[in-house]
Amino acid sequence: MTEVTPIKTDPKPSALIKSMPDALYADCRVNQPAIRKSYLEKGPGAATERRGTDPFIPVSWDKAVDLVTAELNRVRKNHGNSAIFGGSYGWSSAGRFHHAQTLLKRFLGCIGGFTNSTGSYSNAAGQVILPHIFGGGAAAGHGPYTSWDSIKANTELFVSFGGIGLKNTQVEPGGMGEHAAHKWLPRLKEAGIEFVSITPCRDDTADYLNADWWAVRPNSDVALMLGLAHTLYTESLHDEAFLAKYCVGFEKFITYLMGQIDGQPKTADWAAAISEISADNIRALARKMAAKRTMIATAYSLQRADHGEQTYWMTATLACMLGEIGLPGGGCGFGYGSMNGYGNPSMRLRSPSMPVGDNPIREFIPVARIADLLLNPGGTYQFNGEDRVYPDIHLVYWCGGNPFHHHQDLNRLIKAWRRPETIIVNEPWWTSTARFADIVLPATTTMERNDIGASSRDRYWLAMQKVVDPVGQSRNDYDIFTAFARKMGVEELFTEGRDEDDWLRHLYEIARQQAARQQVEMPNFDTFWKSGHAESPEPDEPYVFLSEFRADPELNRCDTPSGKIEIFSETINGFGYDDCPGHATWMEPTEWLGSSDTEFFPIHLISNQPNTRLHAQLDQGRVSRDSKVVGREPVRINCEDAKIRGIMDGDVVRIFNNRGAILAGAVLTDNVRRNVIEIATGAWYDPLEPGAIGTLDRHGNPNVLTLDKGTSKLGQGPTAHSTLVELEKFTGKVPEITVFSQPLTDPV
Ligand SMILES: Nc1nc2c(c(=O)[nH]1)N[C@H]1C(S)=C(S)[C@@H](COP(=O)(O)OP(=O)(O)OC[C@H]3O[C@@H](n4cnc5c(=O)[nH]c(N)nc54)[C@H](O)[C@@H]3O)O[C@H]1N2
Ligand SMILES: Nc1nc2c(c(=O)[nH]1)N[C@H]1C(S)=C(S)[C@@H](COP(=O)(O)OP(=O)(O)OC[C@H]3O[C@@H](n4cnc5c(=O)[nH]c(N)nc54)[C@H](O)[C@@H]3O)O[C@H]1N2
Ligand SMILES: [Mo]
Repeated sequence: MTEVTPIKTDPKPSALIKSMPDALYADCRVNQPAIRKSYLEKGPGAATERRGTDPFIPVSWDKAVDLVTAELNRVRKNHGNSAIFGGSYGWSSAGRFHHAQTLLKRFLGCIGGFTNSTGSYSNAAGQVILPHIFGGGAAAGHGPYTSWDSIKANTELFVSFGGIGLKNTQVEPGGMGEHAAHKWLPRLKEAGIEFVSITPCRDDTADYLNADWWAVRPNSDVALMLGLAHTLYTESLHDEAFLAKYCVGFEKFITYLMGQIDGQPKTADWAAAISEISADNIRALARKMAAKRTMIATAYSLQRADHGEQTYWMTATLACMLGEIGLPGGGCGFGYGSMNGYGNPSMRLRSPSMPVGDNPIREFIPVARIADLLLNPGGTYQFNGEDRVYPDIHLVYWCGGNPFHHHQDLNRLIKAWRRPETIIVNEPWWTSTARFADIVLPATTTMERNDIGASSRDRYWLAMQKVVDPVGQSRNDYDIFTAFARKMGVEELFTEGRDEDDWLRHLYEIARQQAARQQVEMPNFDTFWKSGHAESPEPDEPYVFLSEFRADPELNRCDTPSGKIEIFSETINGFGYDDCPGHATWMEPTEWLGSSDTEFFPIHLISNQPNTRLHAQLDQGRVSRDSKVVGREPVRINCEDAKIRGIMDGDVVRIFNNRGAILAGAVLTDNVRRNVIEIATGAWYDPLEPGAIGTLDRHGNPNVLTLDKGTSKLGQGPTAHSTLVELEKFTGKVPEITVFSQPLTDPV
């Protein structure tokens, strides 16, 4: 493979495809099954503090299969299946059959089950709070929300919290055929819609939309929204009829808004002091929102912060006060610009997808509580109304994810990671997670196998045809788990007698028949496979979030206890959580620019999604590597903040707090507000002393610095966007990047 070319109909193909040949043949491919030296010599639990530093010994596939199955059997027998953590979070690759996480869970289900995880790093707090507000089903975190065609034809004012990040619309889980946001956003501009982009980074919203940039203090959005609500209420601009007919609990919220509970009315002036947006602007925007058809769009990023639930709840509350929920182009939505597909008019077909099967074990954790789980076996915690206990994990199996990329506070994770006796990872590349494992099994990439790409938010099903033979000794995850299943006597249960080709045809046919029931005719498999894709038409009617509820709230009740939108939730109130009361509330995040910690750490760290990669994937590819500064991940620093620290464009800087320190390459800009730096996630963790706790990361992985704390007892989501740091010019000798080469191996 030398080059990847895009499908002709794509309005804006992603540049990331240029990195794919580099990744396929990268020096850091895992070529052969490999076992950590101490583990191979002394068995499970050996010298776990040497994870990340021990050399690896290459072994044969037969030996690897023997080791893994024997260890799974030992743990099952001695500790029960709940001692196996298979919650393995991660995106892996596009493709619905070879979906790594699904295959692992399906296999572990076949051998008696595993401790699972629930929710996503993307939208964990949102996924828990939204059903309390709007009910389950459509609103349970992933929409659909009002489509771009409805917005184009009706919206006058589009107020976005967190922007509509074009960088983020490059991707969609499962795969996509059309970067539709790039088709629709220019049309919204042409339609004359006015945009307000409330974010610490100006370029979160495309230049051509001419958005009014409100450089808000990170994590202060709830206060800003309360200021807007206060203006609406005191100037009688709220929609009383809507609130009475479609919502519950507005009166209770008002006692809070007006300060009858805590003595503090949430005025525009109060909000201005917290958000650093002028009170006049807040009042003016509230009036404009009341006068115009307004869409309030809140990005995922806002809830990936301490008390992240409140950002979604307050968005919904504000939209209820405006009374335009269920009207074309009005109301609110979550995740526009966070993924390509939000707003994309599509038929919402059920994609072909591999069934995960049953998990006989009921244990799970909220996904971002992985370090807590490993550190506190038997420990108690609360989650969405439940009192729960962390099970005792002896074996961790990760497949298709990279916790040393995605989890917060990596030094804490390293400590937690030393506790289980065995860690097994299937990976195409020597990622940090693979380097911290005991048993590493080389997996193929999408280029080395056949698959079907699809997402319900995109109009295309894609025939992902094999391009090259497996690199080195790598195998498909499906084949790896089939070998285990055979050895453990559950092959038929796992495979149902199907090979790759059988599964693709089978999964395709199920989805095709389902589409036919929605009156969408998709071609048969052979036609699809030959042409390379199948396309469903854009729907005739725009989609409007909650339009049916608005038309008939009795017949189409919200799936909430009251049947209405819950501005006050008796259920949540009944949980009695100090960090998530019964209505949207401003609570200070543990770390933010308004806290006293700014004395030592005066900079808010935004570690957002990378423009040049998919998370940590493709960091070894040319697009990402071309973006590096002195080989480090670029960190964008406001020119004034850089100046007072003597930092020049292109300098290597050291960014630090009490949790750790990283190096990064300075890029000076006025597009990031004062007292904020922005460094994308995904630079591969490259510690000075591999395996050690608290060592300098030479490359710029922001999760060395981020806070590992749940959003609240309700959602327990990750809080990466609530992190304070300081930075300085790095004056030492700049260490070389080592992470893209093979780890130390001891040949047998
Ligand atoms: N600080 C901070 N941290 C964050 C975030 C943030 O905003 N700030 N965002 C969070 C979010 S929203 C997310 S979704 C996570 C993403 O976190 P992850 O999804 O864990 O990140 P990826 O780098 O995509 O990891 C996927 C891994 O799967 C491997 N892989 C790919 N294809 C295959 C395959 O076919 N088989 C196998 N076995 N492996 C495969 C890849 O090589 C890669 O290492 O990060 C989270 N972390
Ligand atoms: N190219 C590319 N695209 C991706 C991904 C990728 O890895 N690469 N990952 C995908 C995934 S898994 C996900 S979940 C989505 C994530 O989608 P989002 O969560 O929406 O993305 P982020 O890039 O984390 O954040 C978007 C912007 O929010 C702003 N922001 C951060 N904190 C605050 C705050 O407190 N207040 C306000 N008002 N703004 C804030 C930041 O300036 C940031 O640039 O992106 C997806 N898209
Ligand atoms: Mo995500």
